[in-house]
Amino acid sequence: MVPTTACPLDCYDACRVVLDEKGRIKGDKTHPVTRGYLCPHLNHFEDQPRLTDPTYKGEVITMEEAYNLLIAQLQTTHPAKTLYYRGSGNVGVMQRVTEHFFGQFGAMGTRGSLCDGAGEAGIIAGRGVNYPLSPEMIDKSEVVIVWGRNPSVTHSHLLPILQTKTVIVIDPIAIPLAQKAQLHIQLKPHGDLALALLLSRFALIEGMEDTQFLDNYGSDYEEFYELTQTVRIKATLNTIGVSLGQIGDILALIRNKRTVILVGAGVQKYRNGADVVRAIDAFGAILGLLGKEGCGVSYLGNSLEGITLPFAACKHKMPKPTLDFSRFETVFIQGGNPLSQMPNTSKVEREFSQVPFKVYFGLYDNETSQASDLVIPAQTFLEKNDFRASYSDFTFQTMPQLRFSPIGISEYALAKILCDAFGLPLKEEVVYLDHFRAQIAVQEGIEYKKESPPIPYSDGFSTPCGNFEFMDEVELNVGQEEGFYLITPKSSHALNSQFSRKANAFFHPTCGFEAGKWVKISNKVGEVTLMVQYDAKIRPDCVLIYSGTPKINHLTPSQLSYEGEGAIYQELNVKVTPL
Ligand SMILES: Nc1nc2c(c(=O)[nH]1)N[C@H]1C(S)=C(S)[C@@H](COP(=O)(O)OP(=O)(O)OC[C@H]3O[C@@H](n4cnc5c(=O)[nH]c(N)nc54)[C@H](O)[C@@H]3O)O[C@H]1N2
Ligand SMILES: Nc1nc2c(c(=O)[nH]1)N[C@H]1C(S)=C(S)[C@@H](COP(=O)(O)OP(=O)(O)OC[C@H]3O[C@@H](n4cnc5c(=O)[nH]c(N)nc54)[C@H](O)[C@@H]3O)O[C@H]1N2
Ligand code: SF4
Ligand SMILES: [Mo]
Repeated sequence: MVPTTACPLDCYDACRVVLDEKGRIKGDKTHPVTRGYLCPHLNHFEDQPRLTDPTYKGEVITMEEAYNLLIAQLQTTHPAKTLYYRGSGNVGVMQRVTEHFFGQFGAMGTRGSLCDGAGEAGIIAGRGVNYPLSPEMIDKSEVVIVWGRNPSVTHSHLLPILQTKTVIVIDPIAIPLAQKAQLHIQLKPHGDLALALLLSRFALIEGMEDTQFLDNYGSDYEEFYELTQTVRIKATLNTIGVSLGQIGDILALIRNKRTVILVGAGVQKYRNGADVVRAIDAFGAILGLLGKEGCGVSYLGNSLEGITLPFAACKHKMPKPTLDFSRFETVFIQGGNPLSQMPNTSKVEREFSQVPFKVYFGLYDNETSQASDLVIPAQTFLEKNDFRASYSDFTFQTMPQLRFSPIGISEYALAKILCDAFGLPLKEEVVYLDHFRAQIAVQEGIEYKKESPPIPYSDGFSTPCGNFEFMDEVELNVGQEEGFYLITPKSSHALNSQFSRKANAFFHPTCGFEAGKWVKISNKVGEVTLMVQYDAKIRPDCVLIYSGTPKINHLTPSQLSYEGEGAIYQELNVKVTPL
């Protein structure tokens, strides 16, 4: 049998992977959704220069010396002055085994999110639990609204399914799907909350509501309707760059159709990100999309939903996006690159540099490894045992060790060394692997979570009252701001700060800056110098700078979303000056 595993990267697709007879990474052709196709990240995974040797203050040391230095440091640091920070470079569940050590040790952990936290808070407020819609369910729809998500870059295995659907795109950028879509609403960034409220209002005016669903599960929708009536129609539409005709077009395309709304991370990189996603969800609820076959609203789901974890967790946690590293004496960073990916890089750099002992445990050399004292190379997903779930379906795939490598250490092996040194309990690895394996049910050759709902929400909601809870107040700030709107989405060449990263800023050709020239981009948080590139698919009032672009987060504020403790990368506009 060909050995199979799954891609470990933080991506909607969760592709199944095989090693061919020469040991090369290939897609698994027998998988019904990922169908043997892998994206360039994994096709070129093994070309990436990886960290091979541990270092201490820039000098190569042995792995033994690295463990001893870490143990000695932890023995002299008060646990409360120790920070455990895990990024999402590898989304396998065994990544969490190191928290089993740090949690028992008494270290501070993190909560909240650099990623989807604001939007998830909006979903939880309405539904109680955050399930995605599987590709199979999306395939049963007739119309798909792609709202602040770019599947051509971030979820490419969905594209064949979308080919047969009526597609509506709501995005300030004419993303590849927008060019093929029946309708593209190229609204102003930040306009989604107003748009969702107006869509609900007009859906109710036109009698498109699902009265049976609302009677069963949405008793307070009338208050929500009143809320939508507080939005001034003409002025708001003008401000967000949408016409009344376009609202009518959206409603005409979805009337009496099985409709799916795919909501991405793009709509929620704002302080009110939870409200934005909750309002989009409420629009879906008015139409009765939740709990029906071939219908629904799907945000990035909680991949751990339905999985029990066997590990201890840190008892005390601080919000991740606004962490002040300088409060700690020892900081342990695993699988992340906060010096590039956290908001407000100059603050992060300053505070990080004040930490006496910084440990980086990862695969690649990057901003954070370079600023750390002790660097410990990790093993790749092919070299250790793991399992991965997905935030866009209900798979839970086995990732067995397929290779042995003399380089680096696995998360389990490092946790074992640390637990043994401090006399803390850790079971044999096989016990944890069996724990996860017991939560898998195989159907037609695919590994799924045992606890996955056939049709999410068909039995109602997990809110305290069991109903879908509509929002009853909202703060609409759709005023025009000075400068360019900053759009900072995902690049097809990078996985956040992993793989290829270029110092470019993309503008509409009418921007007035010369392509190929450097510009200073600044706001009250900081500044960055990037090279202008043209792209006619971008709104003239926006600048697009991909996630992972070196220094991009010098422009993003160290603040939390109002709900969900999420990062808010797109809250502030920027000024551009030619150099
Ligand atoms: N190739 C690749 N794939 C990835 C990643 C990667 O770095 N590279 N990262 C992974 C991770 S960590 C995540 S969280 C997912 C996220 O993947 P997605 O959910 O697709 O999120 P983004 O790419 O951040 O943004 C999606 C879209 O939102 C649009 N957008 C920006 N602002 C607004 C707005 O105000 N309103 C509306 N309506 N749209 C807006 C952007 O133009 C963009 O097209 O992707 C994962 N997949
Ligand atoms: N401006 C802007 N900033 C953003 C975003 C944005 O859209 N725009 N997106 C945000 C989002 S959605 C996310 S999820 C975060 C992601 O931010 P991070 O979680 O910091 O992720 P990466 O930058 O991809 O860094 C991952 C690191 O993990 C390490 N790694 C990979 N595999 C393994 C492994 O198996 N073991 C160990 N120990 N290490 C490993 C690699 O060395 C790699 O450098 O960035 C956020 N920051
Ligand atoms: S990054 Fe995503 S698309 Fe690429 S191989 Fe991994 S799961 Fe598949
Ligand atoms: Mo993310």
